[in-house]
Amino acid sequence: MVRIAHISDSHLGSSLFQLTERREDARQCFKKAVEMSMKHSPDILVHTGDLFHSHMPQNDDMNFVIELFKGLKDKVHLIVLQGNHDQPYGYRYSLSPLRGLETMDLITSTGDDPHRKLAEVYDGKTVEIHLLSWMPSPQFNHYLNSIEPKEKLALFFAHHIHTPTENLPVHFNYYGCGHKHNHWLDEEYDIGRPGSTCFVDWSREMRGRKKLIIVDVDNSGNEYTVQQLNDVREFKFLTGVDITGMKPEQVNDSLRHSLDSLSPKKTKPIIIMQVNGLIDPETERSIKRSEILKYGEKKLDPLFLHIEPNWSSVAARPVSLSEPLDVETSILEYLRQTKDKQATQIQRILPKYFGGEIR
Ligand SMILES: [Mn+2]
Repeated sequence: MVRIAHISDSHLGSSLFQLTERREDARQCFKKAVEMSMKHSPDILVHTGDLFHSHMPQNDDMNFVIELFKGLKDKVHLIVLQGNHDQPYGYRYSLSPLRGLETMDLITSTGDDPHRKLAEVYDGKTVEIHLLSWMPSPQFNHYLNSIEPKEKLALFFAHHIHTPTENLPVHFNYYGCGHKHNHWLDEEYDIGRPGSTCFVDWSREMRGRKKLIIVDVDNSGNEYTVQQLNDVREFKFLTGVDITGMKPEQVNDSLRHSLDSLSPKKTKPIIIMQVNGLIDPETERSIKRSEILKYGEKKLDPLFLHIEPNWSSVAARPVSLSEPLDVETSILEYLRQTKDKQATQIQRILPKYFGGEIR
């Protein structure tokens, strides 16, 4: 039996909303994922790419990784793939920051190439392992369809597998991938994606989960254990806030009221309130965004409060006048449809100009 701990997409150096604190959060999330993995005593710890958010990581992030990986030496076989974020545009593998980590013998990766094949003995059995860094999809499909492992136990790790599960060749005991940041595991087809170790892009990740995947691979089949992997920062997503058809004051009250549903925390959470609905331009103009932010910040003391304006503003409708045109009727129709503030006043004096009496 070979035990694999599978994590992915740590994006060290990313900082949500450009918050400096999130750089440290990303490092701590990654460390937490590694520590949780090691508690399962895996033979292989595989990170399926995007370890760094940029192919030119900051020293702080690089040193953090080196320190952490030094502590894993001789304890686990550490595999890290090059993701699209770990290399400069143009699939230039030799320019990835992972190359230095390989030179230091801290990780196994794909070197200057997109693909690498390994054969390692675990528990007395040879395990054939194929590593595929980020590459163009035709090249990926070529590898996927041409590799035929010789060993009974074979593993396939790629940064991204875009092939539909039902089209995967049945040669491999486990297909591990990353790239997308939400957890997904198909035990029928033996393909797994842990999700990112921290929140990188909240709008894509808010409805998903991040999990550590532990797979015990043997000839008799795989056994899976998954473990929830929460971000070290608390996130509060306020969804379902709908302001359709509300008047200006109702909107402001409703947004404040939504914030009231949260309780203050010591942990300085990130609060994201997504506001949906259909409103008229006048209402939109009178939303007191900065006052609502101040209210929420005072009440909840978050690290960051974000109001996502996900509403639509209905543009003014064209005015339609009934035919045949008649000056008096047309003026009245125009006033009514544009909700003119002086409508009543004008309506009162209008008959005077058309031979009638003032009402
Ligand atoms: Mn990624």
